[in-house]
Amino acid sequence: MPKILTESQIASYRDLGFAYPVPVLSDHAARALLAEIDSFHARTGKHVRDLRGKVHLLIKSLYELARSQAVLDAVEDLIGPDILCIESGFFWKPARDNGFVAWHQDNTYLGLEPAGAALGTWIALTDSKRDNGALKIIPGRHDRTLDFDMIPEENHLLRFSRRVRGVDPATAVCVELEPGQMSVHGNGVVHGSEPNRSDRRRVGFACIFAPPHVHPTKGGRMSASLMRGTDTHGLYDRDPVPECDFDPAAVAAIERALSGSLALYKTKA
Ligand SMILES: O=C(O)CCC(=O)C(=O)O
Repeated sequence: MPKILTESQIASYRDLGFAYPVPVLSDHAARALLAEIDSFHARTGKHVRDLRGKVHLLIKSLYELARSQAVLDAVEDLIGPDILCIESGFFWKPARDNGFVAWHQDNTYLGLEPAGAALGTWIALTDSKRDNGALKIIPGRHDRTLDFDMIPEENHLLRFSRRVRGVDPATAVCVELEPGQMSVHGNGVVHGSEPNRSDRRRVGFACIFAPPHVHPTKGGRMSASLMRGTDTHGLYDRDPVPECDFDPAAVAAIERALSGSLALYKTKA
């Protein structure tokens, strides 16, 4: 019996590689969290879009969101009760922003094995619609790495695009969400997004979750937060639980990750 997902969402994830919408925050709570992030920008002069890697370790409310019951119940319905969070970050598009994300598989950035066993969650803090650059997904499970080109592309939200070859955009599903709703996609599923052509911003908070048997293949140890259950395999160093925003132990863990396994996120900061 699933904890939060419907049977058809579970079938969609199994057969097509994604599921949505999953309500994880009320509209009010999503807007309040966004207001907190805005005040964080004003207070610190830092912008969360420049903090990819493990933002959930830096801002305590994001850690609480990533380990909230609704998020973890959905993840558990898909990958089981032992849950690690490996990375997180914002995909932030201001109004009329040219930022986009090329068609890619998350696993070409992460190098996890088996590729199809981990997943990404994407929580909308604003509405996310076709006109403001919603996530688009090519339906179909992809448990192997497809051919891609690694190229710097202007306005790409990540440092390099790892653009999958031969994608037919006409087959994409536009994952439209209201504030507080979440989508989930498999680590090998092809997805991307277009620029924001609207007068509204579009903000999503994304995390990568994996069961403990999924192992890193990119060399060196990775670290992860144990969010639920037991770390049955010990393949990851344990990230600290942040006590406060910018907890020094968490900052140190992120610096280690960015100088090793997550170096690709050392981007535009
Ligand atoms: O939000 C976007 O524009 C892209 C998101 C994405 O690539 C992801 O969550 O893996």
